[in-house]
Amino acid sequence: MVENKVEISASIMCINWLNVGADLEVLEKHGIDYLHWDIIDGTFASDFTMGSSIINKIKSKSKMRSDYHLMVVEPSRVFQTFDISKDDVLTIHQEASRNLHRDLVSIRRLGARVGVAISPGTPLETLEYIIEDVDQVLIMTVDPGFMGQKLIPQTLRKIEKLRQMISDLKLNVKIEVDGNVNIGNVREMVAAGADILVGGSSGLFRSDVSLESAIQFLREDISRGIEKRGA
Ligand code: S6P
Ligand code: MG
Repeated sequence: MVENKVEISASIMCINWLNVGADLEVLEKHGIDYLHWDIIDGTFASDFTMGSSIINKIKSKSKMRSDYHLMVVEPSRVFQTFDISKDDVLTIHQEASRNLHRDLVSIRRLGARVGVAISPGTPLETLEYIIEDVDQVLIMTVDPGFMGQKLIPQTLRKIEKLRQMISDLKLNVKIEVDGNVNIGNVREMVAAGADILVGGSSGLFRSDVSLESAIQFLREDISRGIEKRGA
């Protein structure tokens, strides 16, 4: 069943790094649900972002849950480096793991919620035999690697199809959507069945409005998207 609640996960790679302490306080004060950590290894995707020494330090100063998005080849190499808490979610890419099921079981053993991500070109069918073992699926609506990219439109169909697949299998799996999430497309994403939206440079850490206003605009559009569900 689709819950009528949609959470926001703040993509920390898009934060204003010169103002990180104050921005984290705003996120917490306004009830943002997760800190989204994009970990990129320069191999799976062609950029480098943050490692555990930065992430663990910032995480220790915040009460928000962590949402780790590992864009890393053979991600199990780095699982142990993060200070994971019980309600955190750790997501790995279907395309980056040599033994996906084994890695998902290892995440569960670490005590985290389990996530699997798929890039825009990866079909949903690749999840057929592991979907029972995850708590959430992250649909990438841009290719992994960089902020500021344009949404790949056919990924919206993928959200809808995944929602149907979850409902047919009677599972309780959340759908997270990541990439170019902004007020031009939030309604459609939510109506299609998104449970968690990653707010990055185009939706949350915007250059044209304050962080407080961006949160408010996202929430208004989430409500409109919920109204559109099943309409
Ligand atoms: C991309 C990464 C994302 C981005 C975020 C950027 O590799 O997984 O989490 O940081 O989506 O947001 P925007 O609005 O700049 O596309
Ligand atoms: Mg991400």
